[in-house]
Amino acid sequence: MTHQLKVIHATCPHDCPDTCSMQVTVKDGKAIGLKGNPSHPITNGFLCGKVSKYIDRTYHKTRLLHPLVRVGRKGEGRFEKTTWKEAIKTISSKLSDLMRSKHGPQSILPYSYAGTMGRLQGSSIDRRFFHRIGASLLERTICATAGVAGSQMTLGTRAAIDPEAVLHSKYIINWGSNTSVTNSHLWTLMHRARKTGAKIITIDPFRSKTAEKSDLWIPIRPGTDSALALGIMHVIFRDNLQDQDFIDKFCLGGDELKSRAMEFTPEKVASITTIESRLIEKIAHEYATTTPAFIRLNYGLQRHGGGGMAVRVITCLPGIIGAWKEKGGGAFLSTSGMYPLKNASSFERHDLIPKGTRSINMSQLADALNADDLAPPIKALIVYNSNPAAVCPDQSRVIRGLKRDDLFTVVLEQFPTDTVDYADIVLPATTQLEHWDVHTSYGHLHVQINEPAIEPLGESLPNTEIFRMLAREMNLEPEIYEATDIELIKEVLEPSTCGFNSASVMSGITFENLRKAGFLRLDLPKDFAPFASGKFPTPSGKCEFFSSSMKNLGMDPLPSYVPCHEDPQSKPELAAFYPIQLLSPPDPAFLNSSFANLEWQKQDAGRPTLLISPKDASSRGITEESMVRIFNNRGEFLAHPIITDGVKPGVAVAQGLWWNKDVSGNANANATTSSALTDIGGGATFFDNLVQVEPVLNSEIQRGLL
Ligand SMILES: Nc1nc2c(c(=O)[nH]1)N[C@H]1C(S)=C(S)[C@@H](COP(=O)(O)OP(=O)(O)OC[C@H]3O[C@@H](n4cnc5c(=O)[nH]c(N)nc54)[C@H](O)[C@@H]3O)O[C@H]1N2
Ligand SMILES: Nc1nc2c(c(=O)[nH]1)N[C@H]1C(S)=C(S)[C@@H](COP(=O)(O)OP(=O)(O)OC[C@H]3O[C@@H](n4cnc5c(=O)[nH]c(N)nc54)[C@H](O)[C@@H]3O)O[C@H]1N2
Ligand code: SF4
Ligand SMILES: [Mo]
Repeated sequence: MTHQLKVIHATCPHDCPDTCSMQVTVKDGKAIGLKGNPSHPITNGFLCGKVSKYIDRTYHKTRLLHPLVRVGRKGEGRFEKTTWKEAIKTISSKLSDLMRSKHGPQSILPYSYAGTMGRLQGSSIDRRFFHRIGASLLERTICATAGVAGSQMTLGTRAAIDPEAVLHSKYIINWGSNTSVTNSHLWTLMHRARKTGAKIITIDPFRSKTAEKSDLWIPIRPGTDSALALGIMHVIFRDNLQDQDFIDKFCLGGDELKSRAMEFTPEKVASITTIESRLIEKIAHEYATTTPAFIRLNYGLQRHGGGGMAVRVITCLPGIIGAWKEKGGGAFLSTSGMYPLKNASSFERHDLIPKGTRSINMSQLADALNADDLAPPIKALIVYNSNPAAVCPDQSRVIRGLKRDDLFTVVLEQFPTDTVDYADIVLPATTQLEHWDVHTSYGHLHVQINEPAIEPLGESLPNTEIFRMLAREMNLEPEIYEATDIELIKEVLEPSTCGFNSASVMSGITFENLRKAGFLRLDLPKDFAPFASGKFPTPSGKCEFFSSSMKNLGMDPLPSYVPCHEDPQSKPELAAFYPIQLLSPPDPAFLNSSFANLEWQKQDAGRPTLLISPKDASSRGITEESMVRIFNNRGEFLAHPIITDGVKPGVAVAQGLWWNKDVSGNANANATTSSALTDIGGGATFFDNLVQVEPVLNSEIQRGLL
């Protein structure tokens, strides 16, 4: 018997800047091999540990393979099989009833994020469907909007250079970026640059894997990065190390910025950031005199009340020293603004949104589900590509909301997540091996295809198909849903002028060519340096140290320091109860809450831990034998302490995101995080979180309370 063997091009769908290009080997309809595409310059033949076992994830015994209807109480996770026909009919009639009711269509809320980054399964028919029925809009703020807004104010777009150019860099700063974990392929390039003489420093309150592997770790106090950046500027201007020519030609507000920076003496900055002033002097000198200098700033940095401002201030630095001119100089937050794809407003049919439709900020789901005064209240929640019960701030209130008997919840999922447990109806979704998609990247400059390798398992279906079925059942116009997945890919690839670059950089990037090659690079020069000769897409066309847009928002038009909402220095009364600044960045073995259900990844992660300084541990009687309770007025979770000098006194780190139902106490770090928003961009403030920590009594464990 001859076996059918084929290799197809795929793309890692996860929310990760590397957007790896993958090759899947399929034998007789079964995926049997998966590897990183060796010819892709960033993927370079390797996938991270999580995704190299993606085939096992797809065929995992806990995959959701049938539509389910709830039989237990909300939260119990007890379901019974139903048919697609029944499930779609029930959802459609429930939504139609709500649309006709006094609450109207805005009582329906879609809730999705980047469980898949694919354009089709992430934001295509789903958006058309919700826009057409007039559902509330969702502001997708849970990750990046503060940083994007901050960078936009200074540069007019997201800070970016061709990440491949980092090979030329000689001074590399990982600023609030755990690059070796969260952007591992860029780390490989940094490492290569180091072999040719680059120095790597990492600014992070926590000695992350990246900090550990860097030449220098700068343990900054959380939420004080803009003060540090202003201190660096102070030294640069004071010692006349700035690139005055670049400032004069391409920047706006150089003199005003200089006067502002003069207020931030190294001594003052040292007292805010807890970084010694001699270290501030040293970084400033090295940064200004080693070329090319490159800053990888990432999203961890901006999950604070002043997070938008922090990114705005840091993105001023390359302009001050003229780093944008050099190959491998500048700063990099995200390349996602580089793609002139068909613009979202026509692809997602923003024209269908009824005038005056409200927006709900996804980071405030806790508030939206519990508010007495929200008119109309949220009566139906359709969740896909996200696991809000685990990832959303202020978890206890999110869960209280999800438990509401008058809330109709539908969850499209691959696995029985914490959120699934609260669903009225669960719809089984395909994984990346089973559906079509097309991807851009936020960590390089390629467009990539994802071809289905295998048939959908069980009765699972792609998100696109599920929303098609709903649209059809609800008798919406065929134009909403009739495009096939392949037609959608072709449509999204139609070049437009909405991106930072002109449509011509998309030349040759077609469905057919992508199918052949797997990935294609935007037609941009090697080591693309977008701001080498100014051309910032700001209102003034310059790098805006002075920003009228900030002023119009009622904010300081100049770079400044905006403290955390929960800052021990500015909120001593709160810190008297909750003295520890808690960070809860991802565990390397998980991707947000994805992969946290897989036994081999859980083994990698170990168990929920809390990194705490020797001083904070001993003053609380905490030993590594005890368990600790981490709490504030929002909630609590439990962890096993690790006593380490990898965090300073006053700071603790709980790496996540565990599934609540898998851990003692049934809650992860988001039981303590707050739904307050960032200064600009309406972003989540996960790392702006004051807590107290105490040992858990053995008697409590023995009594089975935990
Ligand atoms: N393995 C893995 N990779 C991932 C993810 C994952 O969950 N797992 N998530 C993906 C997603 S969705 C995203 S958004 C990116 C995020 O990528 P990163 O931004 O690199 O992610 P984080 O680890 O959240 O934050 C980076 C570092 O910022 C530090 N930090 C926290 N507060 C501050 C601060 O005030 N100042 C400074 N200087 N540093 C601070 C944290 O301690 C952390 O080590 O990673 C993506 N890649
Ligand atoms: N405390 C704390 N909280 C955080 C963070 C943190 O650092 N600390 N990080 C925040 C960040 S940066 C982010 S981006 C968010 C991420 O939060 P989410 O976007 O919720 O990400 P995941 O936890 O990965 O959950 C994605 C879910 O989508 C599902 N999924 C994947 N592909 C598909 C598909 O094709 N169809 C359907 N229907 N489902 C699919 C996966 O199975 C998974 O359960 O979490 C945030 N929460
Ligand atoms: S999660 Fe990131 S590093 Fe891992 S395979 Fe996907 S894109 Fe690559
Ligand atoms: Mo994210």
